Amino acid sequence: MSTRVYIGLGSNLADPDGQLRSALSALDQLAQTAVAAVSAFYASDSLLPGQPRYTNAVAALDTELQPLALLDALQALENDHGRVRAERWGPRTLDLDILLFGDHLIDSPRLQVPHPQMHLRAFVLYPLAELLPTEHCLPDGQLLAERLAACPFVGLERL
Ligand code: ROI
Repeated sequence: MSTRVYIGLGSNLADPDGQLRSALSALDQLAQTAVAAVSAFYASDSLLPGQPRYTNAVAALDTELQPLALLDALQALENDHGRVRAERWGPRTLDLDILLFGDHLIDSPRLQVPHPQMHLRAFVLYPLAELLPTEHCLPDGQLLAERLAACPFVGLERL
C-alpha cells in the first residue's frame, strides 16, 4: 500500500534550479516510489544573511517505503548531489526534507514529521498549497489555510 508524501526541495549552490530538476528525476527513479506532482519553483533570500538565494519547491510522492527507508534514500540522494555537511544551516547543493508522510506523526531522533519548521516557512507552505487543498487538515490538527494566513507571502518569487 502506498502513502502520499510531501517533500521540500531546496538548493542555493551550483545551479539551484538544475539541482532541483535533477533531484526530481532521481526521486522518480527511487524504488517503490513515484513523483505524483511538483509545485512551481520559488526563489527567496536565505533565512541566514550572507548566503546565496535559494530555489525551493515541493513534490508529492507516492511511496511504499517506510519513513526511515525514505529518509535514507533522500540522504543518499543529497550526497549524490555533492552535499557536504560542513556546518548546520550552511549553504547546500541539495536539501530534501520530508514535510508530511501520509497523516503520520513521527517524533524519532532522526525524523520529525510534520517537519517542525514547515509552518514558519513561506518557501515551504506556498508551494505545498499548490498541491494540497487549503482546507487540508495537517496531522497536528492545523488547517493549511491557517498556516498560510500566519505566514505572509513576502520575499518569495514564483519562478
Ligand atoms: N532559506 C530559504 N529561502 N530556503 C531554504 O531552503 C533555506 N534552508 C535553510 C536555511 C539556511 C534555514 N534558509 C533557507 O536551511
